[in-house]
Amino acid sequence: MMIKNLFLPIFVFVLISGIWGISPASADILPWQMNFQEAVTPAMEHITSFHNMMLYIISGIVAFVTILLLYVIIRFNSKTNPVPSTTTHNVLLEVIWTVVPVIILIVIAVPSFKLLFFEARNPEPELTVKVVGYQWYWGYEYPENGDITITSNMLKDEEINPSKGQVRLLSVDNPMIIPVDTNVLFQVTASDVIHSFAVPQFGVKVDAVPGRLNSAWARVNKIGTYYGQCSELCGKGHGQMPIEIKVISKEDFAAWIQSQGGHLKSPTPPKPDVPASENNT
Ligand SMILES: [Cu+2]
Repeated sequence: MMIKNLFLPIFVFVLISGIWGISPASADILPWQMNFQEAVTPAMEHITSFHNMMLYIISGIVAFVTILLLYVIIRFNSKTNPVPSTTTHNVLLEVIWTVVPVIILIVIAVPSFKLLFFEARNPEPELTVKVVGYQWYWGYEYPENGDITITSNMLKDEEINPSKGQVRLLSVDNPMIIPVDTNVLFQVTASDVIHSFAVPQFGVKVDAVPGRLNSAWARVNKIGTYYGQCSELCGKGHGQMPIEIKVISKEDFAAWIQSQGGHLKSPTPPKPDVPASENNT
């Protein structure tokens, strides 16, 4: 009985919070959470604002079509309008209902393409992490930092320690470690079947394909722990190969790299002064 009484208020709350974009400020995954998780990269911030703009447009279209339908149902049913009009053409109306949708599509297309190019641009990387999908775990390699290699396996239920902030089905034994406010280039591939490297708060989702090197980038602006999951059905352990990324300060990252026996990336050597003509050979 209680649940039945609560259903309507909860339903209305969910509807309203969805429309007005009420979302928790914390990056934690919460019960009844609405909307995307908090964006921590420029790409995800753009995705979130594009999504919000789309929500306004589609809400407007749905409301407009619903009002039109209701008007037709009430005003032109066989009782209120027994003798139907025989009109078949209206040039002005036809021009309007062709041109207006075209304008709406252009309004959507322009920011959509901008966003696509923004996500694909891979700005000057300061750190490169090679991400390799295996059945069923992830491998992270730091080729420019002394070939540090991490194997990242999901923690079993009995290994989870909530006091350490570990989360069932998402925490791993060895998370990927990256520094905050740094352009990170992910080079993504797989060793057996197709996997997909996806981290919602970074706005990153890229297929890990054997024999192919795909790429994605992130510049995380907030220290914290972020989670993702393999997003391409890859076999029996597909649901047990989560992605955990710890974003730490640059100083902590330098210390971590050293503790792993690696070194920080040497600054890019200056380009040799070769005249353009000799480059063409
Ligand atoms: Cu997978």
